[in-house]
Amino acid sequence: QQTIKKINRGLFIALEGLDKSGKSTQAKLLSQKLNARKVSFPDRTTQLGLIISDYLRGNNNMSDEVIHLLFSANRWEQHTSILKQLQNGINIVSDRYAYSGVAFSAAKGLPIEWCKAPDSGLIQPDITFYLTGPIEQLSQRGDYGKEIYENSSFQYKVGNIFDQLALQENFYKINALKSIDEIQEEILQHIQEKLQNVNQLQLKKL
Ligand code: T5A
Ligand code: NA
Repeated sequence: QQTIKKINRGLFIALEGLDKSGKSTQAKLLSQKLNARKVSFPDRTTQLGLIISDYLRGNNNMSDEVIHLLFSANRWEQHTSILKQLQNGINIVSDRYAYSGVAFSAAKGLPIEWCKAPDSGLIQPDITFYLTGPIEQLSQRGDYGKEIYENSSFQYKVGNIFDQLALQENFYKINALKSIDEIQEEILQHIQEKLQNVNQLQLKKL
């Protein structure tokens, strides 16, 4: 287990990126190293999460606006719990978060500002890692193609929006084609550097 520098509360780290870029793999390792709670979005364990999961498997059709709002509501379901844990000094690692919501819905043509609105007020991650790489290679990874967003032309559009958000929101970009260990090392290194000159971190909202 890694010792990270103590701040006045828990650290909130988000992993974002293209499908099959390795977010879940890294989130699991990182939460063990930082003794952090792991949360995942969509959280498929709630009633809303089950509806979202059905949608992703192509089993129920709804408008782009409606599914967007459900993804956001599914984050709001965890908001109080995340906030309390951070205030109690517990680190949180989130496997996807609000930026996935924006990237996937904006890639369908919904306006970016409209997409951001329902997540406004959620706790903002302290550090967001963005895992990305060539879609031709990521699409070779296990299980790719099972869910409705896993097709190359759509992933390409999602990548373009993520690239835009990465610049605006100062994401730390990671080459998803590196090995699992190399990526984990890079993530830990960046967290250490980021905390080096910080003693207090304010909780910010999206
Ligand atoms: N979505 C999500 C929205 O539209 N709006 C929203 O608000 C949110 C939150 C499901 C979909 O929902 C969309 C985005 C998605 O299309 P999900 O549940 O996160 O989101 O999807 P999953 O299928 O669970 O996750 P991904 O497909 O994105 O995969 P991961 O987590 O990026 O990748 P992971 O770690 O599972 O690894 C995939 C495979 O690659 C291998 C792994 O062993 C695994 O086989 N792998 C590597 N291989 C080589 N090198 C590496 N460095 C590797 N790392 C992992
Ligand atoms: Na995942």
